[in-house]
Amino acid sequence: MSPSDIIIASVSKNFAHARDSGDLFFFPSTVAKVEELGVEFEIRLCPALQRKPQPRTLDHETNSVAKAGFADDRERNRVDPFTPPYNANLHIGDLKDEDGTEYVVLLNKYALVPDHFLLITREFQSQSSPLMPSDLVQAYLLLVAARKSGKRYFAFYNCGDNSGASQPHKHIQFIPVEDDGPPIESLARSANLEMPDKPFYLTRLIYANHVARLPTQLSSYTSDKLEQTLSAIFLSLLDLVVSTIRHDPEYPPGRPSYNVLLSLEHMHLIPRRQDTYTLPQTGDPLSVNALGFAGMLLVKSEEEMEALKANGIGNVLRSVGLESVHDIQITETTAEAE
Ligand code: B4P
Repeated sequence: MSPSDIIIASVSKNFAHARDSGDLFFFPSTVAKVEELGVEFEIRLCPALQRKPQPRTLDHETNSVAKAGFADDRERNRVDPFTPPYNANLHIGDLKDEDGTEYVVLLNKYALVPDHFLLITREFQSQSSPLMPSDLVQAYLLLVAARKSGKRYFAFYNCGDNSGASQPHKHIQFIPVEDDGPPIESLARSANLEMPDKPFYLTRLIYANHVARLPTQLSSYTSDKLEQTLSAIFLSLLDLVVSTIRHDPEYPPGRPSYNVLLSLEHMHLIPRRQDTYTLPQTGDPLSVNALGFAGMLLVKSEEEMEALKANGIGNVLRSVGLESVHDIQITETTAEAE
């Protein structure tokens, strides 16, 4: 068994143990389905989350306590839950990439779905930094290991201050799904591609999105070829994200924010303008992370649920995302090629 296989095989047992021992909080929730834009969106209602402790604000670049100005190691370790020592019941394994990068795998301490876990860089890296080749390979290998064991997961990464992330230490999250991928995957799967090795976008969606179909034999590639392929795909999508952002004169200053979704079939990058959407009916900020763009939204009250439905999920995602400039990008690419 590979290290990823061993981790995947232990997730469920460790999850139950961590929950029983009180080290992991499991918040009950219910799911409503709403059909919009050709996607069967899931809205998860979890009133108990209102009682979840709020993380202290951290600077995503330096991992220091924002504003407070005391960033010594003790304080940093106390605030960053992803530095050692790890809670033994949450820490389910370690991984090391061929390039030497080390990772720890922790169960999500505040889970809404069972078996939600995180792949974390052992050394602090910023959550505003792009995924590195080793990050992509280790994430993909965990998905492959899950599939081999008969489970279906997808991975997501909230990159940057406006992406829905609350922890500044680099972490990719893994969440199990009942169907064959998150709701957005059915739209990606149904796209008929003339050039399957080129990025495309989901035309039904009313916000900028950049998607690539992964080669069907990817899981049997040599490790070098796997790394090169995943990195090239990620970089081609990231170029498009940056290009989309450059076409928006009102994009907030600073590093780009975006969400990444990774399944065994597709990689999606969605540029982000803002972290939250203020629901006009309640005045409350609705936080949207990568899961929202996977088709899985989260609300903490019935009022938020009704307000989200009334505003339209597509409109909410469009507000926290960007306008698609795909047509301009195609024209620019064609002009460059001539
Ligand atoms: P981030 O990338 O920083 O942000 P996030 O997933 O949006 O979670 P956030 O912390 O903002 O939680 P929220 O109330 O919105 O991820 C940090 C991750 O680390 C989170 O998974 C967090 O729980 C976890 N974490 C924090 N401290 C930890 C510790 N000491 N040890 C281990 N893990 C730790 O949402 C609450 C939860 O619901 C999050 O896990 C979120 O990912 C999940 N969620 C959101 N939408 C969902 C949906 N539609 N369906 C199912 N789950 C959903």
